[in-house]
Amino acid sequence: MLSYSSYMLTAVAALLVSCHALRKFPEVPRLAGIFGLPGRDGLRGQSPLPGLTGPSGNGGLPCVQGLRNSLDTELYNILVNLGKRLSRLEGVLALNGEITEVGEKIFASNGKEADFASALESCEKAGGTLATPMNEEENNAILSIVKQYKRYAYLGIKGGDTSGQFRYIDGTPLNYTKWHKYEPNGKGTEKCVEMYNDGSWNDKKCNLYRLTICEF
Ligand code: MAN
Ligand code: CA
Repeated sequence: MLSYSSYMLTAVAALLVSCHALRKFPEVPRLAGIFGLPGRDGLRGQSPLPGLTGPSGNGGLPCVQGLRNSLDTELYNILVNLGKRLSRLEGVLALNGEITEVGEKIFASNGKEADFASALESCEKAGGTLATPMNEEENNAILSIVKQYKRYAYLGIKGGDTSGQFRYIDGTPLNYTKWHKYEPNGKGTEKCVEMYNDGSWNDKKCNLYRLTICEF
């Protein structure tokens, strides 16, 4: 069993090591480098958080607390800079007509036509899923891509075994629809859904070639 004094020694040593390691913030410049951010040097001169004491080097509690606050400030600044860089990239992609943003969703097409399964696979491989309009605004955003490429597109909606029962790919019921007049009319034989160039929907067979539009 450790004696009281050796326990204290271990605790003080741990604090000293923490302060020493934290003082240099080895991870912050590395992370900053990965994200192409200014890192520590670029953050100099900014006012620290209230209560930030900074490294005292004496291994005491204020040192650990101060360093923790300082690290929080650095990480906060990295996240803010990361957000700014992402938003600039989104600006470039939107300017070039490569993405369409609606709320939290981003819609994009690779310009290729594929059957439903292949289109869905492409979207999932890219980290997204097939474009799935859940309100008029999203439907219009997808429609703008359909018009851009002048091609009908498959949507992220599937018919179940029961005729006329359409659901989102994850199986949840539809909360918004934009069926064309007299659609859906396949009575269970057309299990996929395409968007026409007026934004309305038609139930359709799944093995045709339609524009791939994904959402992220
Ligand atoms: C074709 C298919 C159907 C669609 C009708 C509309 O038969 O595209 O899915 O409902 O046209 O006339
Ligand atoms: Ca139909």
